[in-house]
Amino acid sequence: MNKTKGSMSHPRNFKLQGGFTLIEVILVIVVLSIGLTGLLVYVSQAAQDSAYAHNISTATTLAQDLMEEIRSKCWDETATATAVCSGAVTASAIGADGGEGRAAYDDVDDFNSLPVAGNTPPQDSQGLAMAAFPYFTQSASVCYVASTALDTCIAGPTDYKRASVTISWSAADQVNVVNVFSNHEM
Ligand SMILES: [Ca+2]
Repeated sequence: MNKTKGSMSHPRNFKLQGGFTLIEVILVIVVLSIGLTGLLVYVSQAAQDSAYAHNISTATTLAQDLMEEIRSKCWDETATATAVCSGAVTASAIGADGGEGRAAYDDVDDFNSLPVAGNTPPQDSQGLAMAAFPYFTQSASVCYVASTALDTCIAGPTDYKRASVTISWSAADQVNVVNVFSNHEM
C-alpha cells in the first residue's frame, strides 16, 4: 500500500501518465499541419471557384446588355429611321457612318467601330466608362454573312449581319455572345 502511494507521488511517473511526450506532440503537429493544409487548399479553391462564377455572371450580363443595345438599332444606316426601322434596304458599308460617335450609333454595324482592342472598362450606350467594372474589357465586331454560313464573315453586302460581343477579364477568360440580324421588315 505504502509502495503504491510512493510510486504515485513520484513527479516523473505523474508526468508520463498525464502529459504528452515530445514524439506525441510532434505527431499531433504533423497531423494538424496535413489537415490544415488540405483545408486551406479546399478553402482557396472554393474562393477561386466563387470568384470565377461571379466573373462569368458579370461578363454574361455585360455582353447581353450590349447585344440588346445592338438589337434595338436599325438593321442598316439606310433603313427608315422610324420606330420599327422598317423596310428591306440596300446595305451600306460596315461601321459607324459619317463620323458617328458612340452615343450616336443607330444601326447594327456601327458597333464594328468599337476599338479592336476593346474598351476597358466597358462603355455604356453614351460612350461613358462603366467604372464599376474596371477589370472587364468590352469588344464587338459586325460583319456580313451568307445565309448558308452564318459564322463566316464575308465582304458582302448580304441580307445578314453577324454581331459578336465579347466581355473578357483575362487573356483566357471571356464570355462571347453572337447574334445574326437579317434585313427584313420588323
Ligand atoms: Ca449608323
